[in-house]
Amino acid sequence: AELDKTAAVVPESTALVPAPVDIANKLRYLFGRNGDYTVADAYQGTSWSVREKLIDSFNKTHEHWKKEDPKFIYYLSAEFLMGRSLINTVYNLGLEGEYAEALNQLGYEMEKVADAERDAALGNGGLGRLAACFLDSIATLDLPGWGYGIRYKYGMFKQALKNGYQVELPDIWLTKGNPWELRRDDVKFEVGFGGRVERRKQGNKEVTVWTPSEKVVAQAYDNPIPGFNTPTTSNLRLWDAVPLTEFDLSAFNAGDYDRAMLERERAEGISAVLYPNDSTPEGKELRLKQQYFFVCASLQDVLSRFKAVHGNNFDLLPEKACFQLNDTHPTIAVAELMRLLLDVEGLDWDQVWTITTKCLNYTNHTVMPEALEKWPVKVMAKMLPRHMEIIEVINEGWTKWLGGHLNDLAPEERTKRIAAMSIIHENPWNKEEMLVNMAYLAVVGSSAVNGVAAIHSNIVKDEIFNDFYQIFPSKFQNKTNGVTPRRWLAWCNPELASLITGTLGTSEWINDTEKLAGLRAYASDKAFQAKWAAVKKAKKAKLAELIKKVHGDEVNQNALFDIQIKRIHEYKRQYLNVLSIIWRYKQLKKMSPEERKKAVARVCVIGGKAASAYDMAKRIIRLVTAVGDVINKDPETKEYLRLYFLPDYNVSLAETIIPAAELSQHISTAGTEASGTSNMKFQMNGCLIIGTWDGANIEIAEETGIDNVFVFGVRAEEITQLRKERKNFKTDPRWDELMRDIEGGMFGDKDYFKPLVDSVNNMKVGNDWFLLANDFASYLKAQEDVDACYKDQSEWLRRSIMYTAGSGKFSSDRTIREYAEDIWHVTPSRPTA
Ligand code: CJB
Repeated sequence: AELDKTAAVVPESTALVPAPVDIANKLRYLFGRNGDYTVADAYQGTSWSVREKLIDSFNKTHEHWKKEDPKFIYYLSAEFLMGRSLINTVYNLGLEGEYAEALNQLGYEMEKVADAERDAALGNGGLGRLAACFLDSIATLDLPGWGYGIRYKYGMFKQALKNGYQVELPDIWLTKGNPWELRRDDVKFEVGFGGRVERRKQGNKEVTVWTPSEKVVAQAYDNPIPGFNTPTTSNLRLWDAVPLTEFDLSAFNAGDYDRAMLERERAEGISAVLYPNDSTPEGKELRLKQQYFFVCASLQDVLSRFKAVHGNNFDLLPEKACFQLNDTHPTIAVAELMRLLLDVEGLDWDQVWTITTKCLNYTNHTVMPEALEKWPVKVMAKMLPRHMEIIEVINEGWTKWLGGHLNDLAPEERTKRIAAMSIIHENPWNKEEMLVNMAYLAVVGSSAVNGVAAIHSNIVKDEIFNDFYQIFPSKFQNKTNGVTPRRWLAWCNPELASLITGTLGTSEWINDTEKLAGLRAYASDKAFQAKWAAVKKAKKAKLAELIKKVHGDEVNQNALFDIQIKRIHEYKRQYLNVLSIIWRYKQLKKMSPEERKKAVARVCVIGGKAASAYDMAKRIIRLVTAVGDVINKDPETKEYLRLYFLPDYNVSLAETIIPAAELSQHISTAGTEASGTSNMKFQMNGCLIIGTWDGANIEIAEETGIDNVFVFGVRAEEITQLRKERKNFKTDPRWDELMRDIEGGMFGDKDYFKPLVDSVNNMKVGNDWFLLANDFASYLKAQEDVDACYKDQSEWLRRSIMYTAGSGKFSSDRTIREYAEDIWHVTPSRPTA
């Protein structure tokens, strides 16, 4: 019998149910709670209620896109560092009034309720957070686009301090359920590993058949991504690995419980943990498995949707889909797209190669040579035998083509150049081993290759991929990073946002940050400065509260709040920061109480995680806590100087710290930080920068006015030469004194700090690769300039306003528009509201 479909039509979501009732409903029917709610309950009820509005918007958007069939951009990334969702969703959907009011009626404050949410920390640092900002902009700009990644069961580890040392605890983030995701039980794909490859005759055609020895299922979870001020809600599809057969019953019946569980464990292991390495790959086989797992599922998913509409007309694929490879992590996509079109769809090599290279694009995020992933041929051949074959054929064609192209070179030079550009090459440290260079595969297999800030893109062209650049100059582009002004200004600093909106007479700057330039006219206006200062003061009070909560100390809220938060890495030079803090401390100690009163007081905060196996970074953390232990207790100086390490730095902590910061430090050795993105967040929040001429600092200084930024240190062009001259470098006497202090045990833990001292002391074992000693004197000078400027509060505030006013360029909306126009060729498609 025909079903009466109208009987099943759902009225427009919960729009008709008042929010407080809906929240109570959710608590009653999803959680069995009836009144007497905790804050955690309020969070659950609110988020499950908001989720329905989000899904309505998601469904509308996707119905619209299905009808329009526009070209899609798929952002393939092993990391998405989303942080919390409640505030972002409520504000992006324009529901803040309704839900703030609803929570008030129930006796809660939105801010406190939002605090009960755990961060989704499926990323390490800048690269993962950039992917999250990009999704926000893609949705806000109505671009048909999705993110694709892995639904790690355990995200970035939780960092705790034990006696001042970092300890890592698992991030068990899914235990209370996740209102921001939707499991798609109808979207699953098989992913295989290992096994053998055979040729078989099929009619008069020879076909290649890969029979994997291991198979798992990729299960889709959708995470709707609301745009702001638009009906568009896009999607982040994350894959969970599950066993092919839920449970091996025969083994279980035979009493072999262990074997029955084995398949489950093996499968679930693939999406179990995020590798906690930032900018340095671990080279573990499981990592390659993770990469192939999500790439394989994502490509199958896209192809299956394409086929449902366009059948086998694969030449049309590049007009309907393009993929951005977020660093080398998803580069196996080159071989996988080839395989799917060759072996599964039966197309010819040349046609497939054309389609593949048209669809793929690659972003490089770091110049650290050790970070360019290389997989041993042996590992790849065992885990992905068919892909290894395909890469070999790609490389044969590539090197042969190169041979012809480099015809003009002398034979010897030509052979050398081809070897240097080969996708498969010897391991320079172990001649026995051959490696697949994933970055070279990405460059050869993509239409466009880009760096993430102007200086970085030049290094990409002139150094790391120079051979390739000479051959394909037009392939190389720059796309300076950006951050979403929603999360990083409007939502995390509503006080500043409302001052800006009031002053500019419009809130349009939230989607058009160039309008922030209008603040320049007020930079020297004393009345406006006073309002600006009042906001900063309120935000500083919040951070002071947090410090009190974590460390139990009251801090001087009139002190300059000086912040360095980012992953701990030698190239980011937190160590240099600590040295200058020790120097400041020693100067304060020498002063008379009267002199001290004239000094600029500082509260210094350092935060960031060290990769669990990164020994030197962990020693740096301990140095911070050890120096803090001495300084923060010293009765003579503690009014004037504090140093706190804030543990477990993550997205939500950044949202509290950044609005409160007055000075932020971006002090990487010139030429080492590809871009940096927190520098942009600080800039938006009117925080002054002390920094090197590196990454996006340069463009930030250009936009803010270079005289408003405390720039110091050597330039990228000088680095190579300076490294050669390290042996003859004459260190500053103040530097020598500090080295003796640390070595002599001024902060205890002498032996533990010895490798740190050695690593930067030319006279000893190390060679100071990141040139801390070279930049030390100019850094101290820049710090003196900071103090002098802070004493003139009106000048300081003028600069602060100029930072926000100059931040227009660093909205990820600008970045995404550039990707869309220059690389993706996707255009907006907005559903009707
Ligand atoms: N980056 O966070 C990472 N992880 C990597 O493995 C490589 C690079 C960072 O990417 C950011 C986004 O492009 C950059 O701003 C940052 O400089 C870079 O270190």
